[in-house]
Amino acid sequence: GQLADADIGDDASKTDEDYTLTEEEVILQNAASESPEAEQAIQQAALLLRMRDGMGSLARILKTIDNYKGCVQHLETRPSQVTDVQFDALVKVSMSRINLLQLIRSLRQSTAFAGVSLMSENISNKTPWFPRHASDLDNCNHLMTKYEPELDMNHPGFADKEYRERRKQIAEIAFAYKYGDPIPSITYKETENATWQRVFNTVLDLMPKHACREYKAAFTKLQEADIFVPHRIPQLEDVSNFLRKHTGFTLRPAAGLLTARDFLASLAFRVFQSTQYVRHANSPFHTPEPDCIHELLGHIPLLADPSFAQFSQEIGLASLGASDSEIEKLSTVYWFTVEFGLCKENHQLKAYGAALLSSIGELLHALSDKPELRPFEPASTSVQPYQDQEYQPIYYVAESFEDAKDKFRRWVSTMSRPFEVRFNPHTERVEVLDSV
Ligand code: HBI
Ligand code: NLE
Ligand code: FE
Repeated sequence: GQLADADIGDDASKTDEDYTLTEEEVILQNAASESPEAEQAIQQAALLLRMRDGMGSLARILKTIDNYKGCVQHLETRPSQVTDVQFDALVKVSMSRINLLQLIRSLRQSTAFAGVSLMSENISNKTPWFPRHASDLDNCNHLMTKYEPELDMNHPGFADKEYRERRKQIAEIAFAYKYGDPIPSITYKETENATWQRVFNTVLDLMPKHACREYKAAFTKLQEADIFVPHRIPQLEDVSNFLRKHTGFTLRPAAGLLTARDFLASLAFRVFQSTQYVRHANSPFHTPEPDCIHELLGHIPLLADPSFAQFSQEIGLASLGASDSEIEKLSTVYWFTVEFGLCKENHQLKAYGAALLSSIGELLHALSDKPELRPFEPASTSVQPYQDQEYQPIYYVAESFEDAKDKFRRWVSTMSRPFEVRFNPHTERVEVLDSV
């Protein structure tokens, strides 16, 4: 009968040029084009098909998959939410990459379907691996070479051989670190402690007026625990144990600026990757790189706040297995909230961003009348280009942490990831739930 014929190209007027390939298809095509073996490699994939008519179209789908020597592993239908579409079908198949590409093309040419999309994340070998357990973070330490004293002529440490040696020495600790190890102590030098003390005292001065209340409350607790004192740099191990008691966050030593993917992934496990070296003595009040003064005075207090800790972890969870463009958006959201966020408190503007609280220069700039202030709105904030060398020209203002979290959750739910993740704190494992 009607289905016995090979293809279902029943709209001859449609040609390949009528379709723009999706990101997943481009990845698949690239993977297939690497070699004749890669083209024939068996690929698992999930397809979402919008069926205009009744279940009759299911038979066509199965027949076409069969024609391309595909194997159906899972099939499910549900009434569609899309106008003019009766049912959505989710089909998981396994077949050669080249045939999968042709299958998609062939299904697209049929007027029976209002849409055919390739859903699978694990298309090709280029699928980002992501950590499933806190110990997998041992593999999440890829560095970005940006603002390093070795490479950047404008870095205050560029011409300072001793400073560069010190940085290398401290970086070794991070390279050698493994999950479960205590974080090695560092005997900081007089000059390093002096830099800390200068910044610490200025923060003490400005904080009462300019920092949000959650920051101030945690800061006091850190002082009471004898961790925050003016004359010596706190040790990461002590800080990590402090955080664990308050929110379950812990620290890992990081050698420098990590890739956004690795950095964000650790947050999913309530692990914060913290640098351990100290900024150059010549630039105490602003440096473009993270250093332990930024981590300690900027990040640590709020990581001890339950609501903020939750927000941080949710950014991390959203990043696991996300596409490169989604990682870019998430790190932009991170930038304008966790790093440079402002919030309202009794109609006054306060700072909660770590890079504001660790940089007096930028804190005063942010709260002056110079920059532009906009309400935090993930959809637009996530695509705002940002400045990472100088002070920001734009800051985003949150109503509260709870409000920022609500808005963020709603926005994350519009992302395309075909699975959900949740963190199991008892096993420190991320569980992946297939949700398509
Ligand atoms: N790495 N060590 C470290 N510290 C950061 O704050 C950091 C990073 N890598 C990337 C990054 N921040 C930004 O891309 C964030 O917006 C995610
Ligand atoms: N500019 C910040 C500071 O000087 O403390 C560090 C920013 C890290 C992203
Ligand atoms: Fe930071």
